[in-house]
Amino acid sequence: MKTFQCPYCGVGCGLRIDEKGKIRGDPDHPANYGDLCKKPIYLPKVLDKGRIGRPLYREGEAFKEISWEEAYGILAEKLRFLDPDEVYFYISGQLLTEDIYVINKFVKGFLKTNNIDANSRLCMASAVTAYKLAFGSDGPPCTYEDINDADTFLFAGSNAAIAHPVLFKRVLKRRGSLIITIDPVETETAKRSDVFIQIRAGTDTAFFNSVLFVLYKEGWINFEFVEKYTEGFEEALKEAEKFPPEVASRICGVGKEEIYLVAEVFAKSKKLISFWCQGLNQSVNGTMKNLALINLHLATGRLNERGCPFSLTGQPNAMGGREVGYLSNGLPGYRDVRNPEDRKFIEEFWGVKGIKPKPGPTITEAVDLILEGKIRFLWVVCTNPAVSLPELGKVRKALEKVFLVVQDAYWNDTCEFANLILPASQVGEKEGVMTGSDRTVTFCEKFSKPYGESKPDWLIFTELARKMGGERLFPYRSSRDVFEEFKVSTKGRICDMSGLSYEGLPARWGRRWLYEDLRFPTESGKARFHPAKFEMPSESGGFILITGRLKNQWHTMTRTGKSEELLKGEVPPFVLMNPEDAKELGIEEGEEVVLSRGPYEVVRIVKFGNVKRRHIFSPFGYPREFGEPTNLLLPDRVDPLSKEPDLRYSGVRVRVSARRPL
Ligand SMILES: Nc1nc2c(c(=O)[nH]1)N[C@H]1C(S)=C(S)[C@@H](COP(=O)(O)OP(=O)(O)OC[C@H]3O[C@@H](n4cnc5c(=O)[nH]c(N)nc54)[C@H](O)[C@@H]3O)O[C@H]1N2
Ligand SMILES: Nc1nc2c(c(=O)[nH]1)N[C@H]1C(S)=C(S)[C@@H](COP(=O)(O)OP(=O)(O)OC[C@H]3O[C@@H](n4cnc5c(=O)[nH]c(N)nc54)[C@H](O)[C@@H]3O)O[C@H]1N2
Ligand code: SF4
Ligand SMILES: [Mo]
Repeated sequence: MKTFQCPYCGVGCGLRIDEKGKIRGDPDHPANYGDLCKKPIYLPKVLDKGRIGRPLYREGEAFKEISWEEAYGILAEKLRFLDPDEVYFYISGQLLTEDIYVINKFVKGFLKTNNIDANSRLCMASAVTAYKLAFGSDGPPCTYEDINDADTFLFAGSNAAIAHPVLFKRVLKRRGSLIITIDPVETETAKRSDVFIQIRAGTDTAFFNSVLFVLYKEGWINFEFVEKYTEGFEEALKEAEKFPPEVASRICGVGKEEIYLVAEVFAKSKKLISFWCQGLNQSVNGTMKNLALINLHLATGRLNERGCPFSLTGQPNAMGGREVGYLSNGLPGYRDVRNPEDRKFIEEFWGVKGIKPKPGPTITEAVDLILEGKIRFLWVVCTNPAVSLPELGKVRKALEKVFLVVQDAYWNDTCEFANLILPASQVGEKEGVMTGSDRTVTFCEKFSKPYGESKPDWLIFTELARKMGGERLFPYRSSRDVFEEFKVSTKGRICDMSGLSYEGLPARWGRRWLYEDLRFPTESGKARFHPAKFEMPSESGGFILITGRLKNQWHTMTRTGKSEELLKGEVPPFVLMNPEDAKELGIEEGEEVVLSRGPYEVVRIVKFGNVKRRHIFSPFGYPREFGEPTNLLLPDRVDPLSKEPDLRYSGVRVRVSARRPL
């Protein structure tokens, strides 16, 4: 029997696989205590389906198999020939911490460019930005244990019942507790909640500001806490005063009583945890939505034993990526390239000079730079941008133009654009650690041999670096060597992992409550309120398209899509519509419709559901095999602070498909 962390969602469940290949929840793991959901059960069945077995290269149309030596030769030549700012790396929160550490060191410490970003830019960037602004540091302040004695749970822009199922089940076990969900769609989470607040997409900042206003008017602010442990309350309140309930209820399309209710539970419940995910993060107003919600926790002193603002991480190791600092501004140990001390520390630690002080472009900016001819080489690792990035029409042009390296376990849609493809080993075929949503680090044992000639991601970069003269910087012979080096870089930091070892995992870094003594790593030592400014993009087209996830599929379906059991009911691609809206257009359930934005069209089958009027919901992960992907219809507008794209507010037209039988 071997143990590992589930390679799907950020709950980070511990799993066991027995000699017969049967997967069960690990009863000893603190994230799930033996529980699990359906997705990982079929992992053994799909390990070998649709894999990439050898490096592939093409100069014209057809790929030919090449050796690793040849592949490294091509890469070394490209990287030597190009200026460091002409190359770009796009990586993922689904890699192991060891993989991410080596790639980040290769890019920032060896090539000396900050031209690297991760798919977390599309996922957690707003939450990270808001946590840092409010508390001075990233990282969720509490842990899953806090669920056990909380009496009120708020799910804002989170469909945890399908996206973080084991966590949601744990919440449901708290009988007698109150669950409130805020979402434009009556999701599975909403259906299982006590209160469902059907908000208009994009308007959460107005809603939370209004709650702050009510807290103040009703005398429900915890001034003792505010004065002792926070700063900036007055400014935040001033902004909130622009949103009395009668104003906010109109903006958000909710009842005034719903705003009062949320204020009342913030004031009166015993312990309140608010969970949020992409309904708040992926918005042009994403950081503000996060801050507006955190403001409520600060105003009522809802931290530690009284509650927590808990951002749910999506990917299994997005937290590990944050520890390593894999976005264009990060360095290991929650450090930042903009901070001279942080740079100096890491330069000494790595034994290098000249880490660049300026953050590199983000992934959506990099797409533009490719089209301008400034970036000429793109290396994509463990993510599928041809499906998951917004403004896909533009992305396709960029992928065609650039010299594209794809390093993936499975053949995916991005491979179609590649010049060079590198076969990667996946979880189960390599070993290393991942960190789940509540900071618990789990060791993943190897239980299967690598497919074909595939190699662990950290090893691919290590071998290439050595070919390029990096023997001293990349001496690793095993993932353990990498982990032992990485962990030292975190010593004395808030994410101190220096005491952890492979043998002692799972274990959580940080104290149970990150800010146990209510001293915060800000300049003043106090947590900070922020005036949460509310902005809405203007969109035309008649319908607001919001996007999200499928219950039994993982993103772009490269793995879960190979299992019949997990595909059942999830395809063909659908769009969820309010029956009243459909009636007005003469559309019936089960009919095919065309969704369009500008020149782009996407075909979907209509399902009826309780979606806010004039909104439609469609999952984003369908690969091209099922028709045009949803993200052709999404603009690449971003939040100005986090640079996270707004993937939940796109104006589209809906019309009945021409294929409709007369
Ligand atoms: N089954 C499954 N689970 C997954 C994944 C998967 O692919 N499949 N992916 C993982 C990853 S990486 C992530 S990031 C998480 C995502 O987890 P979630 O964010 O919980 O899931 P989503 O379905 O993307 O979106 C959640 C809800 O946001 C709502 N929403 C949209 N706009 C707004 C808004 O303006 N305000 C509010 N309040 N709500 C809004 C949508 O209607 C949707 O119901 O899931 C993780 N778990
Ligand atoms: N419209 C819209 N777009 C979205 C979102 C949305 O809600 N709406 N959500 C965004 C979010 S939150 C996320 S996280 C992204 C997810 O988007 P992606 O990251 O593009 O989706 P995945 O399908 O998870 O891609 C992971 C890839 O890694 C490969 N892989 C698996 N294991 C390994 C490994 O060990 N090594 C290597 N090298 N490869 C491996 C898989 O085969 C797959 O091709 O999508 C974003 N895009
Ligand atoms: S809840 Fe998430 S981590 Fe747990 S088994 Fe399901 S997908 Fe895996
Ligand atoms: Mo995500």
